[in-house]
Amino acid sequence: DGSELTDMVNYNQANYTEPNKDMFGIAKGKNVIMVSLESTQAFTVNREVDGEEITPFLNDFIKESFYFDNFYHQTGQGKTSDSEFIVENSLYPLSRGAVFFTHSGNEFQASPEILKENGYFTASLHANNKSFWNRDIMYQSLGYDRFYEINDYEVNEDNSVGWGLKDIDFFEQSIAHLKEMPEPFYSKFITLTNHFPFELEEEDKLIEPLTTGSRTLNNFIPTVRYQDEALKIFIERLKEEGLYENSIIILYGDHNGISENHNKAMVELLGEEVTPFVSTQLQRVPFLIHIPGMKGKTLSTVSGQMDIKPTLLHLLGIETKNDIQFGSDLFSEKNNQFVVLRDGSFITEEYVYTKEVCYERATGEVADGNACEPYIEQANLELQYSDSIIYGDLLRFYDKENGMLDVREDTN
Ligand code: GP9
Ligand code: MN
Repeated sequence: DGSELTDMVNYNQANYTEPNKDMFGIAKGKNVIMVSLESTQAFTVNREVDGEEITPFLNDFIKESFYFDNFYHQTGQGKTSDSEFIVENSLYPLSRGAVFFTHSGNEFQASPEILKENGYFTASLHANNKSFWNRDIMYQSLGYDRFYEINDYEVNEDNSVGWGLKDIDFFEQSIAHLKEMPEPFYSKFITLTNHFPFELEEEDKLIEPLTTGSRTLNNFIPTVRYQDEALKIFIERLKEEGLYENSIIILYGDHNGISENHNKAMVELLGEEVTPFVSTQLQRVPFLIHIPGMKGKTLSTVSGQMDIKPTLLHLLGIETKNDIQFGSDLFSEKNNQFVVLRDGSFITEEYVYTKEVCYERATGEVADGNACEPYIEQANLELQYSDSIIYGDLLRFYDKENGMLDVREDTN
């Protein structure tokens, strides 16, 4: 009802973090190139297997980018679609099902829509059937001008593996689409090759599969390596086309690729026991922002997919003070470093809480007494607020211009 919405708006305003003055608007008017990395977990970054890097390109690219090494995915059953939802709305996904299917008709104030209002052309590119995850419908609610889907690509037996068009071919063919977009554009690329069951042809295996007891984990390593190669080629092509220097590039992992069913094999790879604490830490995914002309830096801020929307909008010089959002600007000096996962686990600067146990983040040791207690309530509150926005389609009643309830509609 109305009072719940008032509480929520108040909570939202209390949690707002002022943008960093040095960073606000630093990429104003630049194109945005965002890449969703299928099933890519952060443990693959800067890791070698038998002396070979799994992600040699990324390992270099992060040196010239802002790389966040404590960045968590926050998805639920909606997998890739949940990650898209979180990243563009700064809201939580649902505990069951996928928002993309269940609430595609809702009112949202998503980043593509906001960017459109700010003169951007907005497009998503993904070589799969347009109705997969109900994207064709949901994208209208998120504010996309154009969805380049399977019919916009030449897909055949030779250039496909597993779920479809191979990433290298996907990026190469996407360049033509990018070139026809009016600038500035906001473009989102969704990769596919590194998808379970991680199939790859011999010629594309640039690193040997592992030899653990899990075929899934074994094959995951070469597909991550292949995706890394595809990224390298994509960036080279952007440079050739003159699109690199006037674009900011954002890469993020959509969700985990290796589930807890493979813990035994993970122990073989990591060389440490996979406790619930470690399992939670394995939910970290790569996240970087490349801004042309800026030096790279690795930041260890506790962060999550929900933080991308305010961070990106602030870099582009767009205020988010009145946005209903649960993330916060990662460049803000007052960033709250509080990340809640959909299952109720959460991470703070000091603690990792999961499966009802509170751990010291620095050591993984079980923490004393009720250390996590105050955050448990806040985590539940956020999930509850976010759920009620989605279930009640409450953004219909929110007047963003003025940062308050739209009473005219609320009385209906
Ligand atoms: C399918 C792709 C993969 O279009 O987004 O989906 P996932 O199974 O990872 O949600
Ligand atoms: Mn996915």
